[in-house]
Amino acid sequence: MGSTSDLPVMKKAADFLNSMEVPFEMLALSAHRTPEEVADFARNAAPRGVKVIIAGAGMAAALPGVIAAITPLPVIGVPLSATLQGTDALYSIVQMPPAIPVATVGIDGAMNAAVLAVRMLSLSDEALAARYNGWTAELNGKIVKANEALSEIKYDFKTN
Ligand code: RP5
Repeated sequence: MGSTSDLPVMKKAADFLNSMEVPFEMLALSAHRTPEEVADFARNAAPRGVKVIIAGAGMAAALPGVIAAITPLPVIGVPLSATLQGTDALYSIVQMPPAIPVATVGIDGAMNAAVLAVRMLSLSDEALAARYNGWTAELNGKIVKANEALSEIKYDFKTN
């Protein structure tokens, strides 16, 4: 993340990765304030065995794009609503030039970034895929229960 002020949102990604038992690092790296550290991190990530990078930043959010410019790894960008309701960060992150993609989730979508990362990692990790499938089955179960509860609500003109 670009700053520890991003932590309240980015924590949602950490919580999900932790619940899926995925080892992860949390770092504050700023493309504008600590560009050398960002470059070192991006250069060394793949050789160190990192598989996917989630980069969250607000304002003129250069962090995900700069990392993607250096590493061959997939980078998932999380635009954060620090200013302008996050539209500044969204446009900064999503509008990458050809050949340097950042998979951008919605504004403050840290949870979805982690889910996407888990889907990627599940391609080569059967145990993780099983945990992930268990989680999605629970989600489906919630909707089934919701529909059972909604079916109990009666209206004269409600047909189900
Ligand atoms: C961005 O600037 C960070 O990602 C953060 O969202 C925003 C504000 O940072 P702080 O001034 O709170 O450190 O680079």
